[in-house]
Amino acid sequence: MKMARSTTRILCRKIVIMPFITFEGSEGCGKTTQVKRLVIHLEKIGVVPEVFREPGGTLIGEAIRHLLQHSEENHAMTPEAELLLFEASRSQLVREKIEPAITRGDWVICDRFFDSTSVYQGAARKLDPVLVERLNTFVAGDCVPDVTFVLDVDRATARSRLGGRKIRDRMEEQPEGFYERVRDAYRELARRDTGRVVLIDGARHVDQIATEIWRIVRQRFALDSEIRTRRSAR
Ligand code: T5A
Repeated sequence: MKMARSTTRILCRKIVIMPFITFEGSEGCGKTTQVKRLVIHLEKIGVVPEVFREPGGTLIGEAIRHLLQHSEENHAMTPEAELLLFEASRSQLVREKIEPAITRGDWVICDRFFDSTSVYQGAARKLDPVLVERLNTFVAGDCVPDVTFVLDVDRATARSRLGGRKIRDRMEEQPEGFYERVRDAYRELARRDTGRVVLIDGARHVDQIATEIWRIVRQRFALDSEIRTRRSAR
């Protein structure tokens, strides 16, 4: 199990943890929606986080994203090539964006991170899980999320949410068993790493989920006292 990384800096003579938060789950679970909701909550208290997505987030990463998801050539891609491309995109993102943001003392939110590789390439594609973990560690180094929200939804719910999309990516075209392996692996991850990974019932209303996530973020990063201090200073 990886140790959580937390950078700290001194703000107003108080030690404040600058969190690294990731969102995970199967396609259509509502991650991106919840990332946006969390950003809104944070901005209301004066925190402007750096937000990234995987694969992507850099020029090289976005080119890799296109290759992985929508290029004509990708139907012939081997699982091994796929694994290395996801790791290549992450390597670029970590060094070009995430590490500098953490060093500056910014909050960082990432829509997918190394858990996606453990789950999709390790558990669902059945590549050697030990090798996948070693590559994750090689690429992410000390950039381990402080908290990871896994949004859990069943396949029918996810499908109905993605139903309107005209362009489906390669993963969304996988057979039924693939979706179940992904979902099971995320649930297993949440059972194994209770300190970092929080399983969220993603089938509820957007507002309910956003409220729960905001409550957990406030608690984990002691934001309530920060909010009270700011209110009383107004
Ligand atoms: N991948 C990625 C790997 O295999 N290995 C890796 O290492 C990495 C990093 C990325 C793909 O790459 C794979 C996993 C993925 O297959 P992507 O295009 O980035 O693909 O897509 P996803 O990350 O899967 O994200 P999606 O956009 O498909 O889904 P989200 O972000 O889970 O869902 P969201 O928020 O966009 O919502 C989808 C729809 O549902 C609605 C939204 O309004 C939207 O219309 N919605 C809700 N509706 C009702 N109730 C709710 N609670 C709702 N929440 C959202």
